[in-house]
Amino acid sequence: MCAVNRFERTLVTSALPYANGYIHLGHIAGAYLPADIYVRYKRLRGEKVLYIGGSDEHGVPITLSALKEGVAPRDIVDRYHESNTEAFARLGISYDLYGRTSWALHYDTTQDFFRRLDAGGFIHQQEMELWYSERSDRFLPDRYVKGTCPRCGYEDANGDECENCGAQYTANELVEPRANIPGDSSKPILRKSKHWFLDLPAFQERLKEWLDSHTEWRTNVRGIAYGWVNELRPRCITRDTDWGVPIPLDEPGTKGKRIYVWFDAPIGYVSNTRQWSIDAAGDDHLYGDWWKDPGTRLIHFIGKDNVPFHAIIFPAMLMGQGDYILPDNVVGNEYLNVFNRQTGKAEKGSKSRGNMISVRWALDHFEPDVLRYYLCAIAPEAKDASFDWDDFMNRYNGELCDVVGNFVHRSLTMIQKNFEAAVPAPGTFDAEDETMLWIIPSQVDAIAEALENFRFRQAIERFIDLGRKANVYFDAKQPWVTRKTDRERTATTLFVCCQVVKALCHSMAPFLPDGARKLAAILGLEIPVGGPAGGRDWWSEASVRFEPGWPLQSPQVLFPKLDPDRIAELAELHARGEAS
Ligand code: B3M
Ligand code: ZN
Repeated sequence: MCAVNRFERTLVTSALPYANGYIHLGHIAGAYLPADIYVRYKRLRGEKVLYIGGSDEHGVPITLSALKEGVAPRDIVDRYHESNTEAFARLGISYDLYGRTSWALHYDTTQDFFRRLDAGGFIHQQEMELWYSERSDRFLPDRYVKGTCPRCGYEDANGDECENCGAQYTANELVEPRANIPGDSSKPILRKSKHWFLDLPAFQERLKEWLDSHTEWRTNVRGIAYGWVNELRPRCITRDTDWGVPIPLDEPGTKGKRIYVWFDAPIGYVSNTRQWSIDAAGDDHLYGDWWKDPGTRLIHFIGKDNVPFHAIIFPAMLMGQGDYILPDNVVGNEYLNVFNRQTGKAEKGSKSRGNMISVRWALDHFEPDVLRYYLCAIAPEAKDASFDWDDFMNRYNGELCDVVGNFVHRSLTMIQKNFEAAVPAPGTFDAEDETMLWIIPSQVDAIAEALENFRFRQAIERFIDLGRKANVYFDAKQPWVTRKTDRERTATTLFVCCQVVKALCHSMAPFLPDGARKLAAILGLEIPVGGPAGGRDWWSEASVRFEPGWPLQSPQVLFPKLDPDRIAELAELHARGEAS
């Protein structure tokens, strides 16, 4: 059996995607599907779990999109917030609340953080020299300025980091700077501006101690976090922009400035939990249990580019704010690339290449379970993975359909035809029956063990493996032969098969909620797929046996196969950039 969770409740978050584009499969594989599988599993165990997410509605990505389209930032965030909310829901990403960082409650919570950190002496003011466009009469924060990388000479480097060599630098180090605004690529000048800084070095010792106490985190996450913790510098947490949370200080110099998006975005986890509490209880008293009680286990699911913010900067903010718990784990995934058939190579998903597959496009062509299966099977946990159309079809057809779907179908069809659609009464078990009956709980435990340790890829492999072992058993027992000669043997075999089908039904629920729902209906089980289990441990009931005589409904195909011609057509559309 798995280790017992020493916490009373689990608060799970997924990174808040910027509301300036349609979420794509790379996002899902990184931060959303693993979190969803985890919370569905926890709910099934009857544990208290809350899953919070939302749109990140501030920052340069949004204001730049608005400028490009000639609309207001509000139009951009409304459009993508609505679309992404719907895409997540269709895919079965089961948030308890999917909020917005443009909510007044979020402004309030962010300003409270700022004030508390300021009162604690962790925020100070400093004058800086920043790039300023005289043509547009404005400062050029972050991606509003481009130029040549001071380290590698790449000519299209961003204001503060280079995509080519990964270097981070201050904007005034940029060589040959130019404004990066639609209609303005003028040469900027340096101009003075006052900004506010978070004193990260003040948290160094506590951060180190805390990181040292989490040896169980993934190596990639720990590596990045330790890289940062030894190099902490005060970090600018305001920007010259009019889109964002206002600086809550009654001081000169705050005009035309807002709190930096990376300060307010993670606070979205807190404010969205407050909103959830208000929706659930009429006021925000419940959120305190989730954020202030050390009995809560806080887990962040993110892509690896977000590690420094979740493993260093936000924890420092939480330490300085003082009221809140710290994350117990930061589950950071590598990237999901896209396999390019023309070049035969995997490439990074990028807007400009148009090679990304949006969730809304994918869901127009595939059932959620199909996508969920593949994205979990290739999850980029320890290294990058890539989406490849042939691999997608082969793995779904060859594993989920041929192994699990097929086993369930042939077992239930035989029972339907030969045993009046009810679980047959077994005779005496032989060694093979005993072994198969023993495999069920041990395999279900193995899946749970992988899930508890955030190894989602291994978990789904173990789930398929249960199906594989069951097929080997079925083939060895040959019920289609014995049915003509030995009714009792056949009944025993199919009794055992029923127990496997039941375990498959329970254990597929976190990964494949639609399949689990369909199968539960056939089996007459009321598994709360996705919903709260009210304290009952439905997961461990996977191994509680069906009684003989239990009625079963007519089987139906749980996982219809993908058609190669159709896949070829869709791959072609994708290659033409029509999937984003
Ligand atoms: N919006 C960056 C991203 O989408 C950012 C995450 C915020 S999580 C608090 O990768
Ligand atoms: Zn560079």
